[in-house]
Amino acid sequence: MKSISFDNTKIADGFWKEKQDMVKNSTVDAVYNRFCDTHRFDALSCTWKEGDPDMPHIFWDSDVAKWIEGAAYVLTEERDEKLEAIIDDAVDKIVKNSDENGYFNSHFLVTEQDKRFKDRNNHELYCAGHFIEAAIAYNNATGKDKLLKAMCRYADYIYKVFKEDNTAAFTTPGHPEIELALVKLYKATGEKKYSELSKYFIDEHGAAENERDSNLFDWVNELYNQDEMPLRERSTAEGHCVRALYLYCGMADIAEQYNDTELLEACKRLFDDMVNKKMYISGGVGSTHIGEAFTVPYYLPNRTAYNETCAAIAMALFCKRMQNLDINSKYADVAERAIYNGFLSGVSMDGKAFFYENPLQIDTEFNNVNRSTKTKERFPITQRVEVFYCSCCPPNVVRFIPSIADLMYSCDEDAVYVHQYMNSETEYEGIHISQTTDYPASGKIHISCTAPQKQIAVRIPAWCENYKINAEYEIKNGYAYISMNGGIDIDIELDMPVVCVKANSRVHENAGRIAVMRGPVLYCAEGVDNGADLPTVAIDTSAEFVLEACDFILPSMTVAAYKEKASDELYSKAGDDYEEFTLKLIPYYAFANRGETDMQVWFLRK
Ligand code: FUB
Ligand code: ZN
Repeated sequence: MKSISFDNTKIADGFWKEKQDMVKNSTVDAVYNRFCDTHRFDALSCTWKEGDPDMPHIFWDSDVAKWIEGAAYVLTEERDEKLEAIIDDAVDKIVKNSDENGYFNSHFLVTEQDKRFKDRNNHELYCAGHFIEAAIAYNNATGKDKLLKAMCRYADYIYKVFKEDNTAAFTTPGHPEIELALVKLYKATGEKKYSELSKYFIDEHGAAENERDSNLFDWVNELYNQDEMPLRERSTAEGHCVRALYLYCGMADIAEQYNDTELLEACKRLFDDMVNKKMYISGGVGSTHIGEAFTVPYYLPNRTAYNETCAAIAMALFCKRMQNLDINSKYADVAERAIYNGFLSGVSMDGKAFFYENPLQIDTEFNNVNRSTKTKERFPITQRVEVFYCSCCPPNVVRFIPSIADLMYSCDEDAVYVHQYMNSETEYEGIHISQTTDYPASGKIHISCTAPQKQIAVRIPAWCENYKINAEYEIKNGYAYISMNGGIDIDIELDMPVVCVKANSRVHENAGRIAVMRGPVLYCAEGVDNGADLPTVAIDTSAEFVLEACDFILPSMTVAAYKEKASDELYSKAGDDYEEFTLKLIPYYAFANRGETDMQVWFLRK
């Protein structure tokens, strides 16, 4: 099955249009300006020398590359001379400073030249992968192929060093990413060696004995880098989440390219392990900051949840691939969970500030545990910032939102698949699809489709218990299949009541607690609306939730709830200790937009 690329779809209005406008009008510039302040763009000039301040970091290039890719996607929507001039300037520097082999890395070109391709944790292949994606995006958006040609040269060199001559000191990337980029490069150029190189990295990853014990820091071990076994043998998601998920994307791409069912089966096992045992209700993954990693099944602490924004993006990218390889709505369900919650919380409502970590609880008063010593308990920051020292997430937001429609559709000879609902128009190889909807404000969707395919298959989200479709349909694997004869007009109505959701009983952190969702959207309570001691708030699951318009695009809601009465006694006899109050909930993605305040997702069940 083929994915219909985002550039065939115009998001016309509604939720994602607002977010795309935010990126175009605010985020692209905001991230660029912070990257200029922090010398990431200067580094491309490769003029840094010993003794100068601001030595280019080994993976600054990946930040710049993701920004270029995102800016190119913005240009796809609408050309913008000023933005194009910034990209052209960066491209000129990359091309000019690439060495005689095509190698480019703004750190290793100016310092530690003898360390090139010597340490797999040095991110050279990761940066190369992001440059490749940027080059393809820029070529597609503008027809300018200078960067693409440069990256093809670089990829040819990587092929020679890693696959032909074996002259690198390692076999596979410590930080995967290039695997998925090489498959994209193959699709963009038709040059088979790029997918062969990707396959080589996938086949060798975890197979090379000498890569099994990398031990840079205590947490950089074989789990962290996905090294403990060949990838096709894997059943559990381990280690650094972003590395893992980019690698799973590469595995899925190779499974598709080579019709490799063994690899596909591994992808399915990994997906199921993640989403059934290790994923937060927000669609985020990473239960610990130590190694930015997966931990053990059902260990999902809320206050210290890591849930890197990049990991939520990578999760959606993996789902996008899997929905084409294994027809089952569970992939688009998880993508939807991630995009509306654990991904979107990573960016402020004004599009200028970012979270790297996306916790599910903030208790500001207790974030200073061990005030009397220099070392204290570590909790995620409580306010978004404009740039990080390790600033991988902000440019990932820049590239993900403009290309979000990549998640929407795929097709094969028989059917057109509708995975996500967004108000939009799509034209692709004789297929025209128009969606009119205010989803996820409501579950009402009108789809008008003309296509040579005989069927249209629309996803019925797992959260939806009741729905109406004004046509005959047959449900298979979570999709409603509807016959078309050249085209069809359908109205879908997905009931979207407020629902209280519980976690598996093995998630001890959430024992006796419920979270509130409406459709795909998770809700939270903030201290600024509800006062202190949010962990004591109890909700009756049969209570009536009242929706209200709010500043955060989707509605907020109120519900009669209970909170423990404040007391001066540290311990006292338990009795009638709860008082009723009106709890206000806002969409989780909008938390921390009104100053530092407490936040809670899981509430006691009254
Ligand atoms: O290592 C580069 C980036 O920094 C990763 O993708 C993120 O998870 C963070 O570790
Ligand atoms: Zn990140």
